[in-house]
Amino acid sequence: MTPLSLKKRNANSSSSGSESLNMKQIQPVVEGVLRETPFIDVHTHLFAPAMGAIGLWGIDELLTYHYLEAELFRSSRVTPAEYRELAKQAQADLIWRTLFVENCPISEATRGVIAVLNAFGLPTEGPSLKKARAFFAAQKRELHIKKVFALAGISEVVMTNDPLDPQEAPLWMRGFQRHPQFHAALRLDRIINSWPKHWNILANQGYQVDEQASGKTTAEVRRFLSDWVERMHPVEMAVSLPHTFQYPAEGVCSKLLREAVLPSCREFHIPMALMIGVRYQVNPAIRLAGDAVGRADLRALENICRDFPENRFLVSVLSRENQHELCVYARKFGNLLPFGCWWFLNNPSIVEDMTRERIEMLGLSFIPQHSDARVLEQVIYKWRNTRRTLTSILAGHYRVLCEDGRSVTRRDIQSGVTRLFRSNFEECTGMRNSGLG
Ligand code: FIX
Ligand code: ZN
Repeated sequence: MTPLSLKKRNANSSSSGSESLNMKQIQPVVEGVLRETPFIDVHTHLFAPAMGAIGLWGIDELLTYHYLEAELFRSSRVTPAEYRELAKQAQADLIWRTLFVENCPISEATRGVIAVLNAFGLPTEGPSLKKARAFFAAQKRELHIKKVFALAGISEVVMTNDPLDPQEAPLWMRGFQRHPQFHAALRLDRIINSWPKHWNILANQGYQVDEQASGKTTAEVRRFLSDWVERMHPVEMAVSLPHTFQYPAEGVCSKLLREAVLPSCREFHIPMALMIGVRYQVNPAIRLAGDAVGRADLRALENICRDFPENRFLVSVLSRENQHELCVYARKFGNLLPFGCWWFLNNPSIVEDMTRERIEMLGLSFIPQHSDARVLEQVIYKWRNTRRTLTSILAGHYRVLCEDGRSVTRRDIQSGVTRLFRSNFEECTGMRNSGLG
């Protein structure tokens, strides 16, 4: 594009963000737009303030995060059993001493805690956690949530809500003050993955179900799901699936998906989130930290997207080896929306790879990231890292577009970022139309 026409275009469009940017301007504009656009965090394990103690926050929870427990057992002779014996604060002290004092906190997860402490102007080194504990103890939850969301640059989060969780379910049964920035997700792992162990919970609640999922079971599971949709108003239904997941297959899992869950998603016009590729509990001794990853056969996904064209699927796959296939399948099925660099993939070097490939193959039709935060303040570093990684990637793609002969404007960048981190999810869930958000 000739300088002249650029100058003419700039003259009459500077204020509206529609002026063409030169190569040097692109990266700072991308950085600014990423910083100023509040993201929707589409998958977390955070809970609305009125749900009380099941919502984790503060320094002791940050330090005893299962990512750090896994790293503790690599740098300390303490056994998982001995660690479990300790009180929460003692566990946190041990992890701080081992990973932050005796060793340099250079890993992704340890660096995250440093970034949170720094964000609140708290000491990031030295043996004592006294100041940090006093600081967090002094915070009022609602105000603290506001501050944390502002620091993280997010407007709202999607929770993970398990209707069979013995701690959480009674809260929903009793009812509590919903919070506009905490959306519900009806999580169905216990029903879909381990029905034989959990069917009787539904039976005890009066649903006519049985272990073989025969007779009225699928209709009753649909009734159960309707009751919970009524209770939670979820933006999606969700499940994590093992790397061995097959569809179609003999057995209860396929049957419940086909005859209860997916029809229910269609009935309530909400998507199904499939998170595929976990090798559950390869080391049960370290509990939540004991899950691993396995390469999945994504033909299951191919079959589901093809067989249920009316359903929308939010999909995240855990294995690095499955990422390319996921991109290819997303090009084949418009009802498949890839999201996030999940769990063991949430490391800048891998996020970079995955995001570049996704932009090259899918343009802006995916959701780059979610935090998977289990502790409130984690959103601060997880989204800071994402913005840091995405800035150079997005700027690089816009610069190449410019080199190829199409001018790029601030408005282009704004609409791109908004689509990646807001409207793809809003449209897929219909959350703005159904008054859910
Ligand atoms: O299944 C999931 O939602 C996973 O994200 C979690 O189970 C996992 O423990 C986790 O925290 C990953 O970051
Ligand atoms: Zn999760």
